[in-house]
Amino acid sequence: MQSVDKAAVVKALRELSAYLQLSGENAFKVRAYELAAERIAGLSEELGPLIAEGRLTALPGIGESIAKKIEALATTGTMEPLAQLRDQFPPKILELLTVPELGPKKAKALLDQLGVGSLDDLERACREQKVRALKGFGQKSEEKLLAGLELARRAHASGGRKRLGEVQAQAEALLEWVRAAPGVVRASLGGSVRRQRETVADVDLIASAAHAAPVFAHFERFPQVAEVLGAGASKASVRLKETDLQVDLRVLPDEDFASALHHFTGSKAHHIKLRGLALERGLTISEWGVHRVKGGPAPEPGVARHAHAEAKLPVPDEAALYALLGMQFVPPELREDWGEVEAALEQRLPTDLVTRGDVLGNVHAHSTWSDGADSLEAMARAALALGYSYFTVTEHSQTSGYAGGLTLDRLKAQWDEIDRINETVKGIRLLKGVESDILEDGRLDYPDEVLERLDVVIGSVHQRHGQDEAQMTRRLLAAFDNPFLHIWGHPTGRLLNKREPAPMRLEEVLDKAARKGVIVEVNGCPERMDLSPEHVRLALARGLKLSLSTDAHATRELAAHLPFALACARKGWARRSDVINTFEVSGFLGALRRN
Ligand code: DGT
Ligand code: CA
Ligand code: ZN
Repeated sequence: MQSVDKAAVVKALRELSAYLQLSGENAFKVRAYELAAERIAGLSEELGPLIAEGRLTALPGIGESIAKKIEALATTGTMEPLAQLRDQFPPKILELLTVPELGPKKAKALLDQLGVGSLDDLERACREQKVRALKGFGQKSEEKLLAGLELARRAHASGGRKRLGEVQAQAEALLEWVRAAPGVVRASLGGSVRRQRETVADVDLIASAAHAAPVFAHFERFPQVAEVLGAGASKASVRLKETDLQVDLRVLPDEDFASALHHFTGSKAHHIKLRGLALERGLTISEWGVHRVKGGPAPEPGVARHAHAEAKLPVPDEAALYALLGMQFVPPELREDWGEVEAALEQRLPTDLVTRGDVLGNVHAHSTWSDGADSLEAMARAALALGYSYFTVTEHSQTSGYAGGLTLDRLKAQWDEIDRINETVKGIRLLKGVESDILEDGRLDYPDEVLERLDVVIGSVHQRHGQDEAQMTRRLLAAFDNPFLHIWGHPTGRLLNKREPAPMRLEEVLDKAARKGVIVEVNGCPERMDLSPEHVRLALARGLKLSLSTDAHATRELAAHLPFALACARKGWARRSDVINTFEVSGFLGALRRN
């Protein structure tokens, strides 16, 4: 038998189980298929030989009948009842089961009574308020379904990955909760959240305690837990409300904490590199710690082998682990195998990656003058309270009428208000700015004699994202010829899980920005995170300077958005001196000046 695609088998079994649910089949049978799917998914050996040698039924949870179905799928490509079941139902019916709060019974009721066979059907039925009339539903459940529908759509569009911004706050709250569990010594986020990836599949938490059970019991009582997915000796998993996020918590003795944290922080690619290095030094690294390989070379040249027991080496923290490998400590954001291992071996990783405390001024903000939620004075006072010493006001420009863009008169009127606030609110300096549209042909939205009088001109693309690569490239290159443009705002225009970066010859555009002395924005809007970390590296390689912008449209967003700009900058290896709003106001204004 040829190699058999495990994923296809798992998918078919899950699908079968879902259809059986919709058919009202008994719960026991439904669950049997789900368990079989999980069993196959977790299988460490190849499926082909298992089938060929008739050993499937030796697996716990897989009986004669399920084994036959798997065999059929592997040999014929189909599985008997599945094809018929697919024909019995509308083609998109299984989408419905991805909506939180919508179980198979309710889905069946919606199908039978309202003909709802897809997410689109469901949305229509809810909006037309037909769902609330059904027995067992009500206005409340109609509203819940609409909210759940949104989540399901987003999950669908993104392969289940969520934006970091949807996850970060809840993950941190849960971390604090776990830290308060009985007996917890240390706890940390791990995985892609700790590495600050722009999207994440789930949340990984690692904690140390002498006894895991009481920690798990506390973990499962987190108020936002929707469902406990399972708990073993060292790992428990839950699904959270609202975000529908899965969280895995691992609890280990404190002596294993650092190596486990390191392991579950990843990334896999970073670890693969490290493992190779470790072997060269006669070491192995895993979630269980760093061990000497029997008969291997000493961990450090010049250190006698007998000085090290043939056993686990102490790893009190992650820095110790990297030290054992003869490397610099690698900050979690950098662990992607983007060259950080090589750099750390040569001690040339940046040690002054930009941090939150380095940022002295807020760049890019909107108030009620355009489409912001709070008054300019409220924004200024909030920025002051956060410890900023300057604040750039950058409303939308006239072409963005839909976003309250300022006409020339309104722009000038705002200058009077800025002057007034600068007189009355001490301790922070408001800078006059604008976020000007970069028009289709690359022109900015105000005449030069007006732009010239502004402290900070951000130029952003807001319309006609659909231009092709040549047009968009030309548009941006032309914009950079305008000597009054200081900062290129949300450069690629991407919206995470929603809109791809605009097509453009990015390297050519960055080359010109570098030549012309244009600053590149790293926009911290959680939907944007634009530039991406990879693009930040491209920019820094050209000597470009960055502005870490909040694009705040409300006082709350001044603090809330900065972490996402920092994430992109740090993952892109930006140091403090690469970022112009780490300078005092005079240095910041000086950096904006075009060459
Ligand atoms: P995600 O969840 O897709 O957003 O990304 P990660 O990096 O959080 O991936 P996840 O949750 O599957 O695993 C967390 C970390 O655990 C991962 O970064 C490295 C470690 N890990 C998990 N599975 C493996 C594996 O099969 N091999 C190795 N070397 N490491 C693994
Ligand atoms: Ca993860
Ligand atoms: Zn904008």
